Amino acid sequence: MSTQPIPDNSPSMLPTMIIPQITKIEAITVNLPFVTPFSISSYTWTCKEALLIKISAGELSGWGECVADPDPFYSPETTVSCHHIIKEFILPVLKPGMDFPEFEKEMKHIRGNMMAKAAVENALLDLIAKIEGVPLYKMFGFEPKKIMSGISIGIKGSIDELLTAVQDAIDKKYHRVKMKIKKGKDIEWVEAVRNSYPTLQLMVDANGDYAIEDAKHLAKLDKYGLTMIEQPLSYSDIYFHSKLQKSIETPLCLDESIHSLEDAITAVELGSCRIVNIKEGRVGGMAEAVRIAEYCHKNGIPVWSGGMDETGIGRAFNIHLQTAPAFTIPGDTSETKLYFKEDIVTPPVTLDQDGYISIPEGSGIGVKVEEDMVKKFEMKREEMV
Ligand code: OSB
Ligand code: MG
Repeated sequence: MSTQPIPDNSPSMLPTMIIPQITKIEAITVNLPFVTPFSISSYTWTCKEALLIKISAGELSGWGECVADPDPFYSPETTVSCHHIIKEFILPVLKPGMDFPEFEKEMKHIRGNMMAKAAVENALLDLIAKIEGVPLYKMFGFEPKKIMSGISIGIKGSIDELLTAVQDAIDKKYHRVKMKIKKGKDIEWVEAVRNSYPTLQLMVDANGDYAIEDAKHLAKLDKYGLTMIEQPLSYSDIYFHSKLQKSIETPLCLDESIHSLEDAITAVELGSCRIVNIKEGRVGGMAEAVRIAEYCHKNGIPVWSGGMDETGIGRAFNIHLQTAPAFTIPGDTSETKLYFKEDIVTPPVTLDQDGYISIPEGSGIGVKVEEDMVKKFEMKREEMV
C-alpha cells in the first residue's frame, strides 16, 4: 500500500521561528515519588526520574522534559545517555539566529536518540512561544479545545485490585480505560473487566510481551470489543505486527516501535497497525509529533497521545499536542494526582465533571514551573551553557 505524503514545510507555522540568543542552559535531574508503583510487562517503577532541560534567554525560560527513564526497560535511551547526547552533540549545533528547519536538519545528522532531541526541541519551542507571548498550541496554528482524558492502569496484583482501579476511573469520568497486560495476566483479566463494564471504552497495552507465535492466543481478545491492542510484539518490531494484524480483528496500535514519521509511514504502509500512539517525547519533539499526526490523519489512521507518566512539564506538552485535529481518540492524559502527591508545576492537571482537561493558560506550555519544588526533588543540576 502506498500512502499520501504530508507537505514538506509542515507544520506550516514553524519555518518562521528563529532560535533566540540563549543566556543559559541547565540540565536538572529530578526524582519524584509515585503515589503507587506503576507496573508494565517489563518493569515496575516506584518513582519518576526525569531529566529536565531549562533554556533561558534573559528573564524568560523554556522547559523540556526528557521522557527517558533511568533504566532501558521501556526504551534503549536512559536519563544518563540523554544527558550525554544533549551535552556533547545536540547543544553544540544550537546557534542563535538559526531558523527552526535548519535546527531540525542539524538534529537529523545525529542518529536516533529521539528522547534526548525532544527534550531540547521542546524547551526551545516553549521558550520561543514565551518570547512571542503565545500559547504553544497557537504557535502551531491549532485552535484551543477541551482535551479528552484517559487512564493507563498498571498491572495489579489481583483481578479484584484491577476492578477497583477501573471503577475509580469510571467514577472520575475518564473517557477511556487502558489496562496493561502481560503473559498470564491477560485474557481472564480482560474478561473480568469486560463482564463488569460491557460498554466501557477499553484497550490493552502489552509493552511488547508477546511474539508472533502467540497470534492465536492474542486472537482470543477479539471477542471483548477492545478499541485496540497496543504494542503486543517486540519494542522494535514493525514487520511481525503486520502479520499479526492480518490474523486478528482487533485494531493494533504501535507505541515503542515508532520513533519518527518514517517509522509511522513504514507501519501504515505495511499494515502493521490501524492506530498510532504518538508520544512527542519519543519521536524527537512536538514538530515531528505533529508531522506524524498529519500524515496519519491524511491516511485514515486515528492517533492519540501517549504518556510516560511525566511530571507536569511533559504532561503540558501532551495536552498542547492534542489540539491538533488528528487526535480523535482519548490519550493517556490523566490527572496529576494519579501519579504524584506533589508536582513541580502549577496548576495540576484535573478533570472537569465530564472528564475533560483544560489547556493550561499562559504563553508557552502554560503551566508555571515552581522552582522551589524542582529544588526539592532535584538530584543533580548542571549548567551546560
Ligand atoms: O506504554 O504507554 C506506555 C508509562 C511508562 C512507560 C510506558 C507506558 C506508560 C503508560 C503510562 O502507559 C501513560 C501515562 O499515564 O502517562
Ligand atoms: Mg504503550
